[in-house]
Amino acid sequence: MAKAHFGLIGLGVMGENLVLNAERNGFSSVVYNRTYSKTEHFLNGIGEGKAISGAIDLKDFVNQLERPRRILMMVKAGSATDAVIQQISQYLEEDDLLIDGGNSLFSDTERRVAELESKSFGYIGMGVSGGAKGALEGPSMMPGGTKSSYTAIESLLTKMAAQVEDGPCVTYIGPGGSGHFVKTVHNGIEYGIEQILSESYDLMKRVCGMNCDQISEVFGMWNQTEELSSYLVEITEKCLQEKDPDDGTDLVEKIMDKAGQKGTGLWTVISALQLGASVPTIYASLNARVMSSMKAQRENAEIVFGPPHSSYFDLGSQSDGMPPLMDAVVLSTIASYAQGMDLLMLASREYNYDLHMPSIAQIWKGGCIIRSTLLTRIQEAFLSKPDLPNLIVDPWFTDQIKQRLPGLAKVVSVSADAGIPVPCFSSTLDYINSYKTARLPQNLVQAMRDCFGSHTYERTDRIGSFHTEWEH
Ligand code: NBP
Repeated sequence: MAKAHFGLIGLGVMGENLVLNAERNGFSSVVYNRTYSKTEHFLNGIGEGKAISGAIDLKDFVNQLERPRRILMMVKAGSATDAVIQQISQYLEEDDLLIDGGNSLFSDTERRVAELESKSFGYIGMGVSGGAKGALEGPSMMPGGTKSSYTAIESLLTKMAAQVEDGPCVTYIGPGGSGHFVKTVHNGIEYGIEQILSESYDLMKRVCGMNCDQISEVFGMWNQTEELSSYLVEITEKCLQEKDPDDGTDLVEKIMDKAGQKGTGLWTVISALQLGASVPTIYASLNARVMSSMKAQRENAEIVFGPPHSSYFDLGSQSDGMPPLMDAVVLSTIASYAQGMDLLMLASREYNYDLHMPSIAQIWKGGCIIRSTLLTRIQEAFLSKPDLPNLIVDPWFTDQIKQRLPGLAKVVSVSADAGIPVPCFSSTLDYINSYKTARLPQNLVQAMRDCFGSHTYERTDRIGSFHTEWEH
């Protein structure tokens, strides 16, 4: 029997769809899953009639693959990934290539690349974005590892990836754990945008008294604009239209207001703090999820403090797309991307990833959850100035900020008056206002630190390190 071109381990929702994608693109495949009944279910269901066979165990799996083997693991990050690597390693031979497509912590990938490559196996840590539909139809993929390992799977990945006008949504990211680092930051940006859109829904509902259908129409209008046309705005429009089949009321209003965070958002913020990147909009979105999970405490506190006073505030007319609110959404979305890109640039320098920012923007333009028309502007900004210190000083983005800052400020002020939390909007306002302020009040922080701890300070008018006896 002819050997298969491609092997897939882990028949979760992503694995199932990725192997169907590979097969559709001409790569006969073999699949292995820990629980064999799931393999049978797949082969007798959506995998039926395809050039996909099943393996009962890992020995059988590797025997069914042509050499050098190309194997994609789609299992949970952490110990599950280590367990699979450990189990399969005994069967691998020189030049075989393992690809981890899960959401692994980039430092775990660094370790695995070093370990596996020391045994003459190839190892790629690859971020995959697009959910189930993207995995099937064409995801955005972020592979990192040695260049030669990437070259060995380039033709497979370029066929499987989403395609946009300037190419497939996959490229070699860089060495070691760089692919997983880029995917982590992608998810951090995703956290930010999801929270931003949720804040705008909350304001339209509670400050403007709009119902889900009316709010959905605004998202529909925003999705027609260059600044906001994106997958996340598109699905927000759809989510708000969905009705509960039981009683025909808005389904969104029946969903528990608790959001989980599985790791990548947290890792984005931890990495930012470690590398000294300022990511307040992304951090605010993570914290909003943490706060949302404290449901019982929030319910109790609302009894103690009373509900926010309901007031009507004008956030622009619905038929005009609520201009100030759109300003807030556009600038906060820009801030999420700017902060994520800033973090990537710092990581690139610190970890020698040599990331190519225009290419990262390009592979996010299709297939992935944060795909948007703004990414074309981001790509152009980094192409025209490779050493751009921050997206918001690119002329197109600067112009957006100048035009839209009063709208964002109005939205934050209205929200404060109404007692409605808008953590991403207010963090963005502070981020932009801080970034464009030449002199911040940290001179006083430095004075206090020198006063109580003799930490010394620099002066604006003289070179050197200074100490003062402040308490006399
Ligand atoms: P799940 O993580 O839900 O399922 C993983 C599959 O791996 C299961 O079928 C499980 O088998 C199998 N598995 C094997 Br093989 N060995 C395992 C072990 N030692 N421990 C645990 N499970 C083992 O799948 P998923 O949602 O497709 O996600 C796969 C990876 O892709 C994750 O890292 C995820 O974070 C990442 N990811 C997910 C998405 C998404 O939208 N879901 C998007 C992008 C990336 P079993 O049948 O025996 O339990």
